Amino acid sequence: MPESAPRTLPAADRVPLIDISATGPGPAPMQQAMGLMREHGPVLVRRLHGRDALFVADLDLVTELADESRFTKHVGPALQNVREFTTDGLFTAYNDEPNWARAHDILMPAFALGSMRTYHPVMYRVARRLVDSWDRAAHDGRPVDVPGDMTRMTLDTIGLAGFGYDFGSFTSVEPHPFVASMVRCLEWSMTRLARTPGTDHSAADAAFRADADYLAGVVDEVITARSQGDAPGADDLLGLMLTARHPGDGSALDTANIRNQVITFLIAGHETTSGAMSFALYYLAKHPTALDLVRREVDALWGDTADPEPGFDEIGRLTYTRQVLNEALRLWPTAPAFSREAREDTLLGGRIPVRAGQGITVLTPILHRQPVWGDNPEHFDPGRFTPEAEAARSAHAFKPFGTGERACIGRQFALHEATMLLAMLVHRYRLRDHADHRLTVKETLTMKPDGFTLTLAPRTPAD
Ligand code: MNH
Repeated sequence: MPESAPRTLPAADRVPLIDISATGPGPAPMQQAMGLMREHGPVLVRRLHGRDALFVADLDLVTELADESRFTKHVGPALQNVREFTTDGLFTAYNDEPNWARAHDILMPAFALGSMRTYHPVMYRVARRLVDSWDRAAHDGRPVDVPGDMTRMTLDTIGLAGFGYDFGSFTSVEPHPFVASMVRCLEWSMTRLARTPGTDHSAADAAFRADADYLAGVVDEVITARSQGDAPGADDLLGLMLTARHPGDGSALDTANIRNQVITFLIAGHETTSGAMSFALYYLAKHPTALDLVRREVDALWGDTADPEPGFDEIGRLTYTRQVLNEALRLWPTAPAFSREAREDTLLGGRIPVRAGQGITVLTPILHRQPVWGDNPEHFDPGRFTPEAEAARSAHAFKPFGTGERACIGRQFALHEATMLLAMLVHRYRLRDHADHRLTVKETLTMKPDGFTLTLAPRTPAD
């Protein structure tokens, strides 16, 4: 439930308190928090306009927070803002809201690894759209907008695989109006966190309301059309939500909740995955050795075939490509934070007093740079994700998909889509870092490389 407790936290021994009210959180609040942790260590309290937030990235403390008997998901201020337009969708539902467990139980099978077989053909079809567009760019010698095109692809994929809706993102330069509204809603959710008390934001709030109503209206039309059509139970998430019954009590999802899930999947399902692919391509463009290993892996599968159509099972064999994605998600987990709350008043790490219900934010990019990652954590090395290396390391050291029962439901979906695309791109093109890109990361609740472009050349048999 929303916090009703006092806004300042009791002082904890040896936990630095940093007041950022003078500057505010700025356009990149997560990177600001990363900077604070680099300076003050992996546990601190950040104070903004008299509101305190406990940030944690220390491995032992995160391990403790993953204990579901003591801690659970916290819907903090950022998610409460998103909740203004996704309500009780899976991502923003409160733990004890009946619709969370109902939707979770009904939808889990649709996100299991085996279900990716169903989405595979659509994922391939959309990946081809991207390749066709990149072929034209390669032919004309034009650079491609990597994060922009990755977002086009992930949006079309979740639209089609989820709801049979085609955003057609590769056929227009401007984003689909639905996407423009969705992006503005997310921006509102982020900037609302930085507001100075006592200032008037009614115009921004009214614009947000209009966008949120528009999103709901579009989705309601899609749902109505489907439920009145011939095949409401078609092979996608919407079909499942309209027809499936809860395995235990036989209940169904109500229409408002289905709408909230559709909006949730569109949000959760596209920015994060597109960012992950963009960072992976950035690192591949900068690391010839890793790129070469991906090439060997894809060439072993597809050799000189000009237009291979990856089979479902082949994606599971792209183990090094998958390691590249993991390593990109280690350095830049594209959903950079998640929050936990204590079930009862407790002492975190035996020393930090935490009240029941109080939010604790795990800052994943710093967790992913803790000493458990060795003495050069900034270095990109997919070798960190061999099965042996993973077995030797705590599972809590790597949390790009959150933790516990509220962890990401779309993980297999994202990894299948991203692994297939990366493999297809590396098989097909030489990636040229023509602008000698210097990484800057843009935040819109998620993280993406800003302004990252590549030029492409077809691969010849010799390379
Ligand atoms: Mn996803 C929850 C990261 C792709 C749908 N996702 C989460 C959480 C993280 C996360 C972190 C936990 C948030 C929290 O604890 O508050 N998700 C990612 C990343 C990618 C991703 C880094 C891609 C890479 N997510 C996807 C895709 C979908 C999706 C793709 C859907 C198709 N994620 C969700 C949903 C939840 C979630 C739904 C909420 C699950 C729940 O609480 O039951």
